[in-house]
Amino acid sequence: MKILFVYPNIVESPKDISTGLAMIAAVCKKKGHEVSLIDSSFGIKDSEIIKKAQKFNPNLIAITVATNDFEYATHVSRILKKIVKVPIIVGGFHSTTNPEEIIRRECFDMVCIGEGEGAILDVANAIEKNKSLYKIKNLWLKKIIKGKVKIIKNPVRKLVENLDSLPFPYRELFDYKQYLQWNHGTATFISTRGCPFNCTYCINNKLMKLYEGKGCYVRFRSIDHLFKEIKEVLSRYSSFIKNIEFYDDTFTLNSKRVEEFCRRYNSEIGLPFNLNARVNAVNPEMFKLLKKAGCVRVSMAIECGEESIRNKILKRNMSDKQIISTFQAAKKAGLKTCSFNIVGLPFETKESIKKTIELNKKCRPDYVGVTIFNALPGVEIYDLCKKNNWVKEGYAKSFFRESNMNHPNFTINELRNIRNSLGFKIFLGYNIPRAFVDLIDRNLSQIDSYIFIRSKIIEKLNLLRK
Ligand code: B12
Repeated sequence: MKILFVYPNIVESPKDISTGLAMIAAVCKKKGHEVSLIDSSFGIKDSEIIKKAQKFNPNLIAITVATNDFEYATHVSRILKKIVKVPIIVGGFHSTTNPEEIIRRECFDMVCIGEGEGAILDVANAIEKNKSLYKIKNLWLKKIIKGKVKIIKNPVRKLVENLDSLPFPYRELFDYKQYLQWNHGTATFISTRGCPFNCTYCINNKLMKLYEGKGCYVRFRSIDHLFKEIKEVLSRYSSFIKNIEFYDDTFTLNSKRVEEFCRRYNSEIGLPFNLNARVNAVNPEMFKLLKKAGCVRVSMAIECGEESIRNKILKRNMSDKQIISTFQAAKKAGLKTCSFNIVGLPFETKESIKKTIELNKKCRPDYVGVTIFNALPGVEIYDLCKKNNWVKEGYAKSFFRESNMNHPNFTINELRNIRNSLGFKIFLGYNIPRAFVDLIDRNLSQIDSYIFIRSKIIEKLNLLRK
């Protein structure tokens, strides 16, 4: 059958494919279904959406939704509902954390909670064979009983146990070259599913509870499987790929696996790479191995300089001392570092922000990432924010500019200014030119067209450097 996927992405930066959609498209394709995509990442007019849907004439529409894209996803779904009379299934982050809100909207017929590979195949199979959809695991769907709409809520199935049994993400669903160009030649890969930590603001915390008793939550792909995927992508897009980034939440969870990865990476792949680690799930030995293997940058979240907020509210369980020594160890191994920070957290004051700046200065990161805190429904910290009446109606479109919080100590303008000057204040401590570049860049980043122009400038500079 024909499945039309939709990626209603409205975030101007960072932009990347949805690996989730690419995964479920891959299993559908493997089963012989025909797949196509409507992708809004680089802008799309409603008229183009209509034209594409009419031309493809699908039997099923499958949309992925992140919380910030929810309103636009609804808009697209309403358009599609009018022109092609086929079922619409929604999956992804917002579906998993907030299915109630999605299923209430008239334009969505089914919501997939959690992993979607099994569910999408069951749905396609049932539609094709004209069978009932009502017992499909992971699905919430509407059923009309005696003239009233009833929501059927099916349990989740077991987690995919062996990630190597899954096909590689179907990148060709997207205009992948355009993504590679936008990201200056960085191809991204994911080698694990799940993260064992309990950070209260992260989706993993929600997923771990959802999947209790449904199999081992943290799963690793074998290095063989991962390298096979990388080689396949390199063979297709070799002239577009300059480096690799691993999007795993915490790449360094399993030291034996990191060792095997590092031992083989240089000879089998050989491109510079970046990854995410975690201060209390990495060690100096690993940093040395990673450096030797060609790792350029390790990103680690600091989030907040106020220990009590970091450890009691966010449940990060890491001391200032641990954070500083881990950043120093990465530097000592010759790696560049990036710190992730959040501003506008519950109970934060101007003093806490100063502490975040001071802690970062001691870590001396080469890159500083800063987002404004948003209380995402469905994760643990949301309940605290709701209880305190801090949560506003609606969702922010970008976590760089907006928040769904009414913070008692900051206005949104203050938070925007804090976000835009945090890097400047940190770099001022040890890299003055970088501080000014950061200040200009972050302020200009508030303008959408600048992000596009910046991307083009970097592309030209990279060409000149070659
Ligand atoms: C890689 C990544 C990105 C990438 C790509 C995002 C993307 N759309 O895939 C980039 C860098 C672009 C990015 C950007 C942002 N990110 Co981000 N990112 C991640 C990360 C680390 C991994 C996601 C991933 O690829 N997982 C692997 C795939 C296989 O899993 P999956 O996408 O969940 O897909 C499975 C199921 O959800 C389901 N499924 C998915 N779609 C569909 C559709 C249908 C029809 C069906 C049936 C099933 C289905 O099946 C898939 C296979 O099992 C997650 C953290 C995490 N652990 O999930 C955060 C995460 C997704 N990011 C998050 C956020 C907040 C953002 C930003 C808003 C930040 C910002 N800049 O302001 C933006 C915008 C997000 C957007 N519009 O998608 C939040 C989202 C929370 C939420 N409730 O929406 C997460 C969950 C982190 C967190 N706080 O917990 N991110």
